[in-house]
Amino acid sequence: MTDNLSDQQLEQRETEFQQRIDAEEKIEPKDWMPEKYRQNLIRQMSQHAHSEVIGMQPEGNWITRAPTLHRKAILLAKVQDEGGHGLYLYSAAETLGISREELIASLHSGSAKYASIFNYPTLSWADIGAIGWLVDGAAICNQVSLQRTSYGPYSRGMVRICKEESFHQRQGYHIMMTLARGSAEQKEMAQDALNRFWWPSLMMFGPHDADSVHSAQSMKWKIKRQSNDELRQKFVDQSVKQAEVIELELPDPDLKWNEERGHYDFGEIDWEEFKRSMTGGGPCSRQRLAHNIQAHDDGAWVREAMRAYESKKREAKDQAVA
Ligand code: BYC
Repeated sequence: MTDNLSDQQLEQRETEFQQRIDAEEKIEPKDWMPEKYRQNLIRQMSQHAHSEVIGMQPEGNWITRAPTLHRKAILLAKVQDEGGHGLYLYSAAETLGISREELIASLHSGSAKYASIFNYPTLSWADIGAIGWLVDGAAICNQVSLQRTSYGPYSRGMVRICKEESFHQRQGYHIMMTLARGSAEQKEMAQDALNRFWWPSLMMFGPHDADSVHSAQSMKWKIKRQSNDELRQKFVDQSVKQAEVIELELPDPDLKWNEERGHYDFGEIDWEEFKRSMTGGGPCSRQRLAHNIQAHDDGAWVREAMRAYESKKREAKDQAVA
């Protein structure tokens, strides 16, 4: 798109593009955009899509063992929703001129990331509660902010996804509330799940702002509307109150209300663990990717059948025209 532009023309286009962003205009697929804007969006949106799809696995693990038919029906619907979110996001990323095959290939080769939280195992039913409450809760903080992202298809996708995520968050919190108000063993199970999922949930917001590679440019282009640390703080503040209501304890001895800041102070994340989990060294990293590759391979016949059907339809149409 920028091939035939002189340096001066390119500079002019970039200035006009930034003016549109500053004026809160949405950028649409056929609009001119800097190549780096396009690439950065493909990176973030595809990683977001991969997270939704890989994120089906930890919860999918409990569908056959949900404690009641009612909980099973809810969990089935939730996991299916996550798959749907992945599909909206892949489609939105495709509007940037990249194919679904290329996006999936990047996930399978390990060159594209997905949220590190999904590399942790789900050891008990309470983990399903913790994921809904904390993981979907953290995702909502982030995605509510992304509803105002500058790229139209991403922004519209987020509006729809947020509606579904808020139901996911409530069902998870309800599981935790039920367990916390149950027997001593059930309460212990809920506390144990909270202990294991709290810190990985805080990692979902990414590195500190000062260490974030993409934030400065993404904020300037309004791809991101709030910084990693700002959103993490919002999540901590809301979670403290929610934990109090169900009488569970957030596993952080440094958690303390700071009157001056008007926010809770909290302890430092184990960034080594974050990096390990993000780069394939999490407890379930290999399993998650291997399962996704297997599912993709198992679905090859469906893709083949769809291609054959499309080509037959085209042939029939061509014959009708001739
Ligand atoms: N995990 O410069 P930074 C869900 C990477 S799923 C792994 O701050 P950015 C759900 C980052 O990609 C919803 N990697 O990056 C589904 C970058 O690496 P690359 C998930 C992470 O993009 C099922 C590097 O670290 N939500 O709701 O400015 C069941 C430097 O970071 C992580 C989204 O995906 C991480 N946690 O900011 C239940 C939200 N954090 O690309 C629930 C969309 C950072 O240079 N994404 N990295 O190789 C975003 O908002 C932003 O991409 C992030 C990171 C805030 C995550």
